[in-house]
Amino acid sequence: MSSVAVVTGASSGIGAATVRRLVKDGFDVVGVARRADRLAALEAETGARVRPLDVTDENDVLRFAAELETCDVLVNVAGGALGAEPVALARADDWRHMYEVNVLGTLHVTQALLPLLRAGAGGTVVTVTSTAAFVNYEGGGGYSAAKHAEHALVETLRLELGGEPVRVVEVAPGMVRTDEFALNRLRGDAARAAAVYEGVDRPLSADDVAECVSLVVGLPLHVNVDRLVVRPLAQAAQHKVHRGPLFPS
Ligand code: 8X3
Repeated sequence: MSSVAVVTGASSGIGAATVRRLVKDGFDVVGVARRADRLAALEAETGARVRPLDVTDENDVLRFAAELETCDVLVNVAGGALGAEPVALARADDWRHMYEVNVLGTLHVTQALLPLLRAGAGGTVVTVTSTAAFVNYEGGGGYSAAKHAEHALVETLRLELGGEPVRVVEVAPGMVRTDEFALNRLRGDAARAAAVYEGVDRPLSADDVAECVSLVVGLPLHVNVDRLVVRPLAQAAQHKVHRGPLFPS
């Protein structure tokens, strides 16, 4: 019987790429996200099981967990950024939303699935945070605050599960170009979203991050990658982004 992997945020970007990747790796994947139409397309494409779910709805998360018989791997991807205003002008509702999805969503799903992750031969919780979990930048206050908090959740959980056969892994990507991340953050301003990646020779793709998730999950069960920070080669540090050709053509 295949190992079961639950992936949140499965309707697009890193979540959808992770579903595709873990299906290829032989997992029985359950992809969850809010948008049922996108999930149905992913189900038809990959053969993964899907289940519409808003990770901020604790009761529905509990109902979802009760529907599962086993779970070996949980990949927390649901999250995102909303707003890029400086602190002086930031909207509290955006910050609240980012905390709800990135932090409490991860909390709800992790809490609900922990009994199953603990019950099997060895469980793995991978949480996809961000380099914004460790550094700050102008206009990123609310997102960075949420990602710092999500990182704190991961670090605390690893300590609390010490002595149990459950790995707790953080994958922290830097600049990833997806269809929605920058667009959502910039409230649909496509020109500003495109400018984020302008001139960058190969930002990370969702598939690149999914590859990292596959890597850490596929290691032997006694090998715990605490934190995998992954950036495109063009981004030596958060503020040091090379814009221009990087590789010989
Ligand atoms: C995305 C990376 O640099 O936009 O999580 O914060 S960044």
